[in-house]
Amino acid sequence: MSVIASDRRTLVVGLGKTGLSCVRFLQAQGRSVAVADSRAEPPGLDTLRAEYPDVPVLLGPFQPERFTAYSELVVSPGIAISEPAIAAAAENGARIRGDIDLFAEVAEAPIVAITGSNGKTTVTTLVGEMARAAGRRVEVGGNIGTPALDLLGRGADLYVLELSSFQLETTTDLGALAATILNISDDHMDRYPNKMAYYQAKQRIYQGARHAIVNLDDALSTPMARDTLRFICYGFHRVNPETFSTRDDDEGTWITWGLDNLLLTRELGLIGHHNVSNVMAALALGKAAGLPMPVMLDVARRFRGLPHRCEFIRTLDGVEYINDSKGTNVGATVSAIESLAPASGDGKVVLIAGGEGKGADFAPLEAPLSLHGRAAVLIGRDAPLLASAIGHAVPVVNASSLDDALAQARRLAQPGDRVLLSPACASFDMFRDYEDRGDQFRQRVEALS
Ligand code: UMA
Ligand code: ADP
Repeated sequence: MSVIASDRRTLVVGLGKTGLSCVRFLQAQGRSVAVADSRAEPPGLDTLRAEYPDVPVLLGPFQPERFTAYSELVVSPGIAISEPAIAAAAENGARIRGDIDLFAEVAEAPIVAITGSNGKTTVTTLVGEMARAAGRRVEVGGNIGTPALDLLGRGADLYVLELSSFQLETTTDLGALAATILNISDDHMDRYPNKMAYYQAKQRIYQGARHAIVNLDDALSTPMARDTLRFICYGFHRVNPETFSTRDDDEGTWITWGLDNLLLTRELGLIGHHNVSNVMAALALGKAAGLPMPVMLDVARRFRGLPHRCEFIRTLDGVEYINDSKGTNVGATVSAIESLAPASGDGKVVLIAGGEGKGADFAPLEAPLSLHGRAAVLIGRDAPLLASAIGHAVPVVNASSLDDALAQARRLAQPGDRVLLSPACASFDMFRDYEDRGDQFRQRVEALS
C-alpha cells in the first residue's frame, strides 16, 4: 500500500519504549519514518498516534516484502535481527541499526558504558550515584529503563548507560570514554545460536572506547581487539599497579588501588562477594571518568543496593529470607548461593528457583548447591529441567505456586539457614515480570507468622 510506494526510508521496528524514543528522535531531526510492530496492539501505539498521527504504522506479522522497501531499519532490542523480514531488508542493502547507534552519533557528553551477564544495573546505578555526588550533570539510562535517546537535550556532562547484548548487536563504534563487560555467563540462549554469538555481541561495547575496564577474574571481559585502549583492571587478591583489588589483614578485607588501602569490605552497604566485584568495577569506571576517589568511596559506603537483588526481607524462626528475583540466569543464582551461604555454623541455603530457563544449561548450579544447599523448591515451566540438573546435589521438591513454594521452603529450613528466592530463570510463565515475582515473594514473607 501507500507505505511501500512512498519515499520513507527509515523503518523503526518495534513500538515499545525504544521504538517511541527512536520515532521522537528521528522526527525531531526532520526525518520521516514508518513504524512496524508484530503485535496487534503494541504498548506505545496510543502515544504514537496522539503525537505523530501522520507516521504510518505496520501492525501484525513482519512481512519481508514490506521491509525491503526501506534503506534503514532501526530495530528495538526485543526483536532479533535474525528475523526473516529484517534479514531480507539487510540482504537488500538496508542498514540495520539500533537506538544506541543513533545515540552514539549525537551524544553531547562522554559515555560510560556497562554490559555483562550480571551486575549491570547495580554497577550502572552506583556509577550514576558517584557522578551525581561528585557534582556532575549525569544522565543514566539504556537497558536500566530510560531509553538512551530520551537522555539527549538535558544538558548532561556525562552519560552512564547500561547496555544489553541485544542493544549492542545493533551498535557500531560506540566510542565510550569507559566501557566494560563485567562478566559473561550463559543468558538469552533462546535468542542466540551459540555462546560465541552472545559473547561477540557483548564485545562490541569496546569499539572505539578510550578506557577498557577489565575484570581479571573473568577472562571473557578482556577486549578481543585492543587497538588504542587503555586498561584499568580489577579483581580479587592481586597486587598490581593500576588495579583495583582486595587484600586481607588484621582489620579485615580491604579494597585497594595499587598498594593503597581504600575501604574495608565490611564498610560497604552491599552484601555478597559479587557486590565487592561490582564496587571495584564502579570505582574503575568512575576513575576513568575522572571522578574523585573520596566521593566515590563515600557513595560505595552509603549505597544499600536495589530491590530484588539479594535483598534481605526478614528473619523468622532463626531463618533469613532473601529476595533475589532479579537472579534471572544461572550465573546470577550461582553467585547468589555462594555469596549468601551462611559463613558460620551449620547454616545452609534453601533455594526457590524455576521459571522460563531461556534455553540455559542448569548444570553449574550443582556444585554450589552440593556445598551450600539444604534443599531446592522448584516452580514454573522449566522445573523438570532444573530437577534433573540438581537432583543429585540436594533434595528437590516441586511446588505448584509461590505460596506453596514458600510453605515448603519454610518447612525445610532449619535455624541458621537462609531461604533464597533466586530463580535462575525468567518469570513470564507465572508473573508479569521479575519485579512482580519479587514483590509477591516479599509480601508473602512479610505476612508469615
Ligand atoms: N516485541 C514484539 N514485537 C515487536 C516488538 C517487540 O513482540 O514488534 C516484544 C519483544 O519480543 C519483547 C517486548 O516486545 O518481548 C519488548 O521489546 P521492546 O524491544 O519493544 O522493548 P522496549 O519497551 O523498547 O524496552 C527495551 C528493553 N527491552 C528488551 O530488551 C526486551 C528494556 O530492557 C529497556 O529497559 C528499554 O528498551 C530501554 O532501553 C528490559 C529487558 O528485559 C528491562 N532487557 C533484557 C534484560 O535485561 O535481560 C535484555
Ligand atoms: P543485571 O542488570 O545484569 O541483571 P543486577 O545488578 O540487576 O544485574 O543484578 C542481578 C542479579 O545478578 C543479582 O540479584 C545477583 O544475583 C547477580 N549478580 C549481581 N552482580 C553480580 C556479579 N558481579 N557477578 C555475578 N552475579 C551477580
